[in-house]
Amino acid sequence: MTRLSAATLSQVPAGVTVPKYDRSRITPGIVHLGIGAFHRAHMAVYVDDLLARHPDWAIVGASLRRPDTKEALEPQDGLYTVAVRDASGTHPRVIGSILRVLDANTEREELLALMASPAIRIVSLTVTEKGYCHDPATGELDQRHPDIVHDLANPAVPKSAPGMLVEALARRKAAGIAPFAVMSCDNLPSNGATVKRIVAKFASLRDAALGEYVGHVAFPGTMVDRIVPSTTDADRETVAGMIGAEDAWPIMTEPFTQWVIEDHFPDGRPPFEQAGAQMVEDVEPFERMKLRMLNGSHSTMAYLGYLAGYEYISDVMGDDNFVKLIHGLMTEEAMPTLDMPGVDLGAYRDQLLDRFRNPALKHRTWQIAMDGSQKLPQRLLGTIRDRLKANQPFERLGLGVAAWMRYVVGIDEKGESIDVRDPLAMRMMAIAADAGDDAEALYVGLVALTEVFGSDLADNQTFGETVATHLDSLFEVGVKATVAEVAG
Ligand code: CS2
Repeated sequence: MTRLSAATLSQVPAGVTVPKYDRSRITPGIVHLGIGAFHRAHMAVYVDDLLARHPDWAIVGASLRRPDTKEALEPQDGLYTVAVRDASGTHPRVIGSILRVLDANTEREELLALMASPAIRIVSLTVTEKGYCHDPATGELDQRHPDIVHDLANPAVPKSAPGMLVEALARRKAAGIAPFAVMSCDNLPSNGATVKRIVAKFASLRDAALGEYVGHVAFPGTMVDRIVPSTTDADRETVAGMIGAEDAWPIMTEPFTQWVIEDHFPDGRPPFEQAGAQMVEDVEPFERMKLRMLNGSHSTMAYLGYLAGYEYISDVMGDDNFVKLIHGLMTEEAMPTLDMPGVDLGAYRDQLLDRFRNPALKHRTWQIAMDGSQKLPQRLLGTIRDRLKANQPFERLGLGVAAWMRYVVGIDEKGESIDVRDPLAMRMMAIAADAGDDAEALYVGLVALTEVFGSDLADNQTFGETVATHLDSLFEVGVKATVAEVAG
C-alpha cells in the first residue's frame, strides 16, 4: 500500500476531507513544542481550518523527548489523519497544518533559530504536566529538577521546555525582535499564569534582566478539551482501509472539541474564533470547570476502574455504581465549588457522561492513570481544599485520592503487578514497600509527598480520616464493594 504523502494525497477517496489550500504556499507562524497526539487532534485541526485564508500561520512541531512523531510524519510530508469516532462510525480527515517536525535533541540549533525568527509569533506547548519541571503542589519551578540544573549550566543547549523558551526569547531580545506569545495547552491550573511564573523564574536565574524581560511576555491561558486515546495498530489498519494509503500515525478522537483562549497576543494571532475557539478575557473559570469536572472524574475512574479490571473508560461507564459515583462527584462535590455564570453545569456534566460513554473511543484507564502525582493537585485536591474550607463533605473525591494511593502500590487485586508510570514512581514504591499491608502507614507515607499534597493536607484531620478510611476499605473489601458503598 502507498504511504500518505503530498504526492499521494490526490489518491485519497473523495469522501475523505483533505486540506483545501495549497500546501506549497503556507509558511510557519507557530512553533509547537510537544507534538503529540493531543496537539494533532486539537490545535493543529483548528489551524488547518484557517490556513486557506491565513497561510502564514502554519505549524512547525518539535518533539523534546522522542523522535517517533518526526519519524512517522517526515515521510508523509507532515500529513496525517484525524479519525473522529462515535457510535455512528469513524470519520477520517487528512490534516495539513504541520509543515515539519524537528527533533529537539538532534536539531536543537535549527529549532532555536526558528523560534528566534520574526515569522514565529506564537510558541505553543503540550508537553504534559511534568514537562514544565515544576512542583505540582505550588506551581513553582523545581530548581533541583535535573533538566533545569542542566539548562542553567548550559543555557544555549537547553533540554527542558522552560530552557528552550528562555533561550529563544533571549535571542529575540538580543536581536531586537518582539517576543512571541507563549501559549500552554496543557491541563495545568491557570496554565498561562503558571507557565509564566515558571519560565520567568528560570529566566531570572539565568540573569535578572532576562527575568524582567520575560515578565513582559504574553502567556495567554487556554482551556483545551478533546479526548484522545493512544493510537493502536488496529486503528492504523482501519484508517489505511478508509483513506487508501498507509498512515504511520493517525490520531483517533471524539466528535467533541473545545478551546477557550485568553485574547492576549501582542504580536498577532490567527483568527482562532473563526475555527470555533472562544476568545475570552479570563480563562480561569473554564479551566477550573474542566479540570474539576472532566479530569477529576477521569482520574477517579482511571484508578478505581483499572483496579476493578476495566480496561476502557466506556467499560467503567457500563457499571451503574461507577456512574452513580461519578455523577455524584460532579453534582454534589465539584459543581458547588464552581462559579460559572451563563454556563449550565448540569448540562455540561450530562454531556461529559455521554462523552465518557462513547463506545467507539477505546480510552484506556491505564493511559489516564499515568503521572497521577502531577495531576492530582488540580484535578481532586483543589476541589477538596474548597470543600474543607466550606466544611462540606468530599467522600467521592476522597475515594478518588485513596484509589490513587491504592494504585501506586503497583499490585492489583489479583496480585498482578501494575505498570505505574509516574515521575515519582520509585519513591512511591519505596513508601509502599515500607508500609506493607498497613493502609494507615501507606496513607501517612504518601500524604507526606509535599509535591502532591502541599504541607496543609498532611496535617488535616478530616482529610486524613476520609482518605485513610476509603483506602482501608479498598484493601479490606475491594474496589467494587467500596464504590457501591460510597456511590450510595
Ligand atoms: C485525561 C486527559 O489522560 C488524562 O489524564 O484526563 O488527557 C483528558 O482526556 C483530556 O484533558 C480531555 O480534554
